[in-house]
Amino acid sequence: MRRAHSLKRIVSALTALVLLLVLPSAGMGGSGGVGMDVSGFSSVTFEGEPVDGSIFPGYTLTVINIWQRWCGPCWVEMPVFLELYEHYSATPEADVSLWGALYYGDHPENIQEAVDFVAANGYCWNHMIICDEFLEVATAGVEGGNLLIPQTFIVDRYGIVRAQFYGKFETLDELLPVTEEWLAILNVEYEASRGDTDGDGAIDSADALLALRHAMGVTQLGTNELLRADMDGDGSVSSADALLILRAVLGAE
Ligand SMILES: [Ca+2]
Ligand SMILES: [Ca+2]
Repeated sequence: MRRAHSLKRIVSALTALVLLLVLPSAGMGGSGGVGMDVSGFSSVTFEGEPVDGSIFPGYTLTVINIWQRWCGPCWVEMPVFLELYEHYSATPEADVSLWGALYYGDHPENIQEAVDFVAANGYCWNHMIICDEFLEVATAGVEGGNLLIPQTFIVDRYGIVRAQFYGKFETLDELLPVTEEWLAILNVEYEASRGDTDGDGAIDSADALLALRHAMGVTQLGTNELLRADMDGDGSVSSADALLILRAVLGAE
């Protein structure tokens, strides 16, 4: 019985290796999926809870790591992601979020194996089952449409994939400079976009009016508009934000 179970695991692992192009080398920059919008994704967490694009707006940067249960390079980089998770857990003001996205192909039994694997190893960051949107990003521009695993994306507040890395990260010294560099870029971008409610690249009275109309209940702003209009960063758009935008307009004139 035990032997049959082990054999099943080995067959499962070999099949997965044939199906995937498992990458042994370290974090090569990819570009096929950069710029793609994944804000509309939906999936389920390892706990069976629904998860969707609402995970993005609350963080300057979200790291999505695509992995597979029977993928050696994925196991190698898991401790690196644990270090990354611990680093940003200790600095919550950095606003970095980490998610694992499990690929299981034709092997749904891998899901429970993966749940057990992360629990046994204390890989306690967020985990979800991969969704079509992430698969599209992962295979975009790759010859033959192969899925390269492991793979890591950096996603901004608006749910746009800003960077993509094929292969494993071997150490935190390799991974951390990448997230820190993007954190700096995205923070500058975010600050520059605040007040530009309609996202046309300029902050003017139309932006203040949009925020005011939302505050008055006349119109309903979308997720990205809300992010840009929330000047005081309290998570909602009120007349105080509209006033701050107007002040920015008047100050700039
Ligand atoms: Ca504007
Ligand atoms: Ca506000």
